[in-house]
Amino acid sequence: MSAERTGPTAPARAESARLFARATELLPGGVDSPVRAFRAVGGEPLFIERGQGARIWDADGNVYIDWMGSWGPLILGHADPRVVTAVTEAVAAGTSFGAPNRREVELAALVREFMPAVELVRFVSSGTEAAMSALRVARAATGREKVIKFRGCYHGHADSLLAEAGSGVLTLGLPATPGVTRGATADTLVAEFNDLPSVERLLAANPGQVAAVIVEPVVGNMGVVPPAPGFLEGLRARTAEHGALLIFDEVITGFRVARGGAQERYGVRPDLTVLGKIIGGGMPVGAYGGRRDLMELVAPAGPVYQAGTLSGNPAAMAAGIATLRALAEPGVYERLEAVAAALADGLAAAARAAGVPLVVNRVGSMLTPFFTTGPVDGYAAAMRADTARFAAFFRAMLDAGVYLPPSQFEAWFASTAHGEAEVEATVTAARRAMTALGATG
Ligand code: KE4
Repeated sequence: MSAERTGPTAPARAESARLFARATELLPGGVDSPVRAFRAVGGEPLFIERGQGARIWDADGNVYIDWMGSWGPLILGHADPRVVTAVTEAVAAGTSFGAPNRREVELAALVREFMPAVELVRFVSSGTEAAMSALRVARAATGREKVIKFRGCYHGHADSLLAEAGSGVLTLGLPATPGVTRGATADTLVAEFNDLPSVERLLAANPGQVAAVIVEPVVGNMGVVPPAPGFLEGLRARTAEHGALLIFDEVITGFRVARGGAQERYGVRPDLTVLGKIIGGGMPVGAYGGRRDLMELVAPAGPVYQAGTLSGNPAAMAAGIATLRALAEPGVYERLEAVAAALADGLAAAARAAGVPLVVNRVGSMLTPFFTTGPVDGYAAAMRADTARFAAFFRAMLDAGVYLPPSQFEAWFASTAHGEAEVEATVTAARRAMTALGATG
């Protein structure tokens, strides 16, 4: 079936339904990550069989234009031949050795070339591992125990970071997550994104106790919320004044909002950087790195222990190398920006024509349309979004052959495989969906 379906009728999804019924007998909620379960948008998740470029196909053979891109890693689109070839060659020589291999050195050199603040880097297998390890280094380096995070920001599911998290915790409306002890979050202080005084108050109230401030420099996990002018610079100055470290969680923004991530785009140099998603090109890779004096604390160079059986896995490294090499091509970010801007403008125009309140936040090739009146400049504003309206929009777009992140509080991602045709088909479907929404009031 074409991605540009004409009618709103839902396509056949019997095979996905059969697989989901079986999956719920074997996996909690039938999924391996909560936000995939479609709980916030209704209906049952689709089982995806394959992807190619800007499109994915479900188990019933239905095709969709994909603006989720596996939550961010697929900046080159699905099954990019450069990535497939690199991974195929790597696994043909063995899947894992549990020993150093040349590809770790090559990817680490590319990371440092793109992000000079990452003087030393350690690869792990997920963004969660990377974020929790960066906190450990910060606490070891400063001898302090408290950490400041921001309400609605998500840094993976390590206990201490699940206080007031975003992403799936926000999407599913989970309370402070059961199983996380009071002790685990006792040292986690929560500030408001884009509200520098809220950070200053916490620093002043905990003198000499804050090891680090960790922030998504462009938030992706309450939906896309850009930093207000001066906010990141303010975090840099205040943390330096208080002897606290600044950690940029660039799992989403790294290599996304610029070749060198948000730290390049905004010209703010963090002490430590957390990476994931694009760095692995769709394979399981996370990384943390930064100032040499800090990272030399990490075992075996120093006393801070962190380890991983599959860290630096050759196949995963190969995918990351192929991806970052492709991103080094001239003009890549200009093209990504142009496609995302055209999509954002098209969505806004569709909403205006239908009389549907919509605010589209965008930074580079990541964007979120919020079903609310603007501006959406922080957590409170994002929470005012009409999630029921988003859910109806999501379902209409899915039936029209457009696959979106199944949550109002996530980012849409353009890839180098998306072009005018994908934008036009998506905006046409959005116009139809918005008109239906407008009619329902
Ligand atoms: P992973 O452990 O999922 O690789 O990374 C955790 C993480 C850390 N930091 C940021 C800024 C992140 O966005 C994430 C993970 N992002 C979510 C969606 N926004 C992953 C999707 C999911 O949980 O299934």
